[in-house]
Amino acid sequence: DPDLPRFRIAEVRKHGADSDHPWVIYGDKVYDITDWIPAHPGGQVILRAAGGSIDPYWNIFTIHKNQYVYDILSQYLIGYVDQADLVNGKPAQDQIEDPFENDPERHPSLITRTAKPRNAETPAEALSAQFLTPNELFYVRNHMWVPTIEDSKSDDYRLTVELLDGTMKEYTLRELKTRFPSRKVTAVLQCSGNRRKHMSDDSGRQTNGLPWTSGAISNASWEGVLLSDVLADAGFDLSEAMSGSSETQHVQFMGLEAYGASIPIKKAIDPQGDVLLAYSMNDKPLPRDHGFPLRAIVPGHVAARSVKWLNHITLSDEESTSQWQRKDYKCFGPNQTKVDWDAAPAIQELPVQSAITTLKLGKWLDSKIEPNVLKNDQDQAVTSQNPPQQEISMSGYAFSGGGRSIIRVDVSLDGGGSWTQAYLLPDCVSKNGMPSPCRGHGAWSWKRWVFEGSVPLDTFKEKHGGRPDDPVTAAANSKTPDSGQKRCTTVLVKATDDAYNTQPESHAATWNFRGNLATAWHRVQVCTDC
Ligand code: MTE
Ligand code: MO
Repeated sequence: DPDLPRFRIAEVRKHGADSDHPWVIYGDKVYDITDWIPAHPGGQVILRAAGGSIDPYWNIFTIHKNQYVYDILSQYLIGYVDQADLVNGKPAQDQIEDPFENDPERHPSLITRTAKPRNAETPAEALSAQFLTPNELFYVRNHMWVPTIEDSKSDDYRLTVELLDGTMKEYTLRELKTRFPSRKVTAVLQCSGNRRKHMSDDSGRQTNGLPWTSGAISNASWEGVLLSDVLADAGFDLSEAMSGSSETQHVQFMGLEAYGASIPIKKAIDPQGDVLLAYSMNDKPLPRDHGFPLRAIVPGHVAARSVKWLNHITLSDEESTSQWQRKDYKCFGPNQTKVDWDAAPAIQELPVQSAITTLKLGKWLDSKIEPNVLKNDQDQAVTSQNPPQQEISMSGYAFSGGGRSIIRVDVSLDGGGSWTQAYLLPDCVSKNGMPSPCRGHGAWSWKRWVFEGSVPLDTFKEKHGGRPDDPVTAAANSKTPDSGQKRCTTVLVKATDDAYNTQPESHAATWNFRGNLATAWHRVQVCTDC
């Protein structure tokens, strides 16, 4: 409608989140979204765009790129951006807010997969170097921007708990900290996409999602209050739920930037489930990237359920309706590419996983590890030096979901022809009168493992394929020049948990188009010059 008024962008800016009539720009059109806010499925988050362009947000929330959303928006059209503020029919780039401009600084050693939103993996060497991943090297998985909460205001940060009957109770962070006993739990977070790149490279089939190698997993000590304590205080009947007769089936978590997910009530009320509302990570306040000032920690479950910047909990008879619950984090058969999302359950407990994170030809030289632990079983001890042997040393992690512990890590230096066992580091044992760093009722942390052994040199065969861009492979081979004669062997690792679940041999067998739960044997090719 050409008769509608033209607005300067400066005028639109006055209609920000705090105004009575918030406006947004979409393309070159101006909309008054006041009446849309109460009905907007993502809630108030739309106000984030108020006073400016909604385009960059819809590039993040791609769900909006839909005719029906445009149809809704068109009802609220009030005018156009003034020609004076347009370049090629659109507001000039420098007039459009960058949703990520307030994101925190990150450690330069993190391996960035996407910058906006920030997704970065822990460098391989850092994965097995320490039992607790330092905060600044903990992998980051953000779907959107990082919400900003001022340090000085964090104690007034509010969490709302809503019961099935609609009853709501609000807690400030200060109340959570003072009114409930605090708990510490040591737990891994692992993204469902960890090792996705291995899945697509090994199977030769593309997958959707970020191309993580082995670093979308980390381990930390979390401190917070028990979710079940807070639910009980809010009026939820725990004993009814324990008896299985509650209508409440799911606990939905919502983050400030509108990310949401849920867990079954069974996990939430399990006295040994250790689900936390956490405000501290490795004895420091949560870093902004990891959910400051409050996040859920759901040990043993896929990290997608550990909602960051947690501000609303809803008890419900159904799962969270978010795409991260109802879509995205599910697996299907290798042949299923057009799927009925509802036909598969959301990933909750994780399957068994392991990876090689450092690998070197020669002897392991880490003085921190007592030498006797490296003396492997007799197989190794009786290995003669004739035929000539090549020593190989490596380390890595193994982890299983649901609190199941890792009972064994098997390694092969000859592509799976023969196997031997890695040594599991005693990270969870109390030392020198100090309590064990592992807190909680399940095996929520990873097991780090080390291995030193040797294979006959003739195991190394003419080079065949491999994954030169895998960082572990690249590091293992950094000393061998790319040109010239090369002979290589494939080193593999697989782990077994206490339910005797183990990892599949090939990624092809568990390939799924979303590239979730890539847990096949980790293969690293290592080469010599001779
Ligand atoms: N919570 C919010 N609010 N927003 C998010 O984007 N990402 C989820 C989960 N919780 C996410 C979130 C996913 S998919 C993962 S893997 C973990 O957070 C990552 O946690 P981290 O960044 O602390 O490692
Ligand atoms: Mo994730």
